[in-house]
Amino acid sequence: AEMERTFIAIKPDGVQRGLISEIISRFERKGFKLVGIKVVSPSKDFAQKHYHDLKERPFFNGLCDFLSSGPVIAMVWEGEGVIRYGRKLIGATDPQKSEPGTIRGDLAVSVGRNIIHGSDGPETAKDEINLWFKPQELVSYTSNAEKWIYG
Ligand code: YYY
Ligand code: MG
Repeated sequence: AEMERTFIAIKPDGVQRGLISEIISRFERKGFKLVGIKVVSPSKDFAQKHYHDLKERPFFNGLCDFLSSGPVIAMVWEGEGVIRYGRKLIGATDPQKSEPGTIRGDLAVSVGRNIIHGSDGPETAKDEINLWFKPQELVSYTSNAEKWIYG
């Protein structure tokens, strides 16, 4: 299996709404492996670093205020195709356009409160993992389920 890693964060709205276990379970049941997790309250400066690609957009300031408004669950998930498929599990950016069955489709209504972040490609995955985690906070391990997940 061609293993890759992606950065996934449950935003302050998802934490406040009690959706942590619901969101984690969707990645876990799919067969992806959790290799890093922590609760963080990002500063506004940190939120601006995380969303630096969007700094020219009109919603940038509000978005960074929102991300830094409370605790976030920062995670790294590993698996074959996890970057692209993680985005499928999450659904479209605007929950009004997310399909039912996706995290945003099932659990969110508004683009400004869409409960979860996921890296959008291999380069951003690498950058975001490095921004949020120190190497020693990520754990490589073999899951005994792997031979039942990958063939
Ligand atoms: O990667 P994803 O989170 O699906 O969307 P991005 O285009 O990277 O935007 C990041 C974040 O910005 C989005 O999750 C909500 C917010 N946002 C917004 O508030 N209004 C928009 N029109 C577009 C994005
Ligand atoms: Mg994005």
